[in-house]
Amino acid sequence: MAFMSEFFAIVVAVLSMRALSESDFCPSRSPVKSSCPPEWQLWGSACYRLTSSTYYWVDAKTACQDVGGKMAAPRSLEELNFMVDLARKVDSEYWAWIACNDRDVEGTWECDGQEGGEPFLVWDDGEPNDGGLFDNQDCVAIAARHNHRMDDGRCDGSNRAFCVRHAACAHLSTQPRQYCVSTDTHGRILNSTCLLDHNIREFITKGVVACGSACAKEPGCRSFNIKKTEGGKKICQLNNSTSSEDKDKFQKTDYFCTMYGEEMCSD
Ligand SMILES: [Ca+2]
Ligand SMILES: [Ca+2]
Repeated sequence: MAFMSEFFAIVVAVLSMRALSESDFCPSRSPVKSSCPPEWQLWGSACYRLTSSTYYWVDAKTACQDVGGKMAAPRSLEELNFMVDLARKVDSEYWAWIACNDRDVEGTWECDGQEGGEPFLVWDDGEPNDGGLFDNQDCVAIAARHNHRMDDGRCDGSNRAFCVRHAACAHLSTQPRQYCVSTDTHGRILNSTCLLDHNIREFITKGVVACGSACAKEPGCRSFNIKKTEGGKKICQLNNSTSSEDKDKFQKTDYFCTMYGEEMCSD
C-alpha cells in the first residue's frame, strides 16, 4: 500500500462494537469501500488524476498539493499501466511529470516515496539520455510519444503531472464502521504513537470500544487516539485525518499516548 509507513502495519486487531480480543483481526475486505473526489480515479486504496494545466516540474509538485495530493511515482507495472490508461482518456497526446528526478547526482534517480530501495523506472528505448540543448534532462515524465514509458526531460519543460492522494472511505448507512489499531511488524500494539494536531474533540472514555464507537458517530472523524492522564484516566481524542494522510504528524509522543485507531477501508 503506497502510503503505509515502513515501521508499522496498521492492519490488525479491531473493533466493531465488540470488545477487543486476540481473535479479532481486521478482515482483508471490509464492507466499506474506498472512494475518490470528483476528477480523481480510484486504483487500489489511492486516487489519481492529471493536472488540468501544465507546469515546470517543481511547480507541478505544488499543483498536486494544491488539489489535495502529491505528485505520483508508480511502483509497479500495474500502477504504471493504470496511470497510462487514465492519461490517455484525458489527453491522447499527454506528456506528464512523475515524482522522479536525478537533479542531485546525475544518473542517480530518486522517486518520492521510494527512498531506500531501487526506484521503479520503465524507460522508453534510448532513455534516459540526459539530452536536450544543454544535456541536462533531470526530471521524469511519462508520455504518449514515448510509447507510454518514461523519458528524462528538462525540469523547466512545461507538462501536466500525475497526482495521487489517499482514498477516503465511503459508507453505506447500514454498515458498521470498523477500526484497526496500529501495530508494529510483530503485531504488538504501538503504544506511544498517535496522530497529532488533528483533534476534533476529546473526552474521558472507558476504552477502545467506546472511543471507536464515538468516532463512528462523529461526522468527520477518521481516526482516534487514546491517551492516559497522570491520574490514570483514559482520554479519547477524535481526529479529522489519518496517519497515511498526514504521516509527518503520526509521531511517537512522550505523553501517555496508548493507542491509535484508524478506519478500515477495503482496497
Ligand atoms: Ca539527468
Ligand atoms: Ca530524454
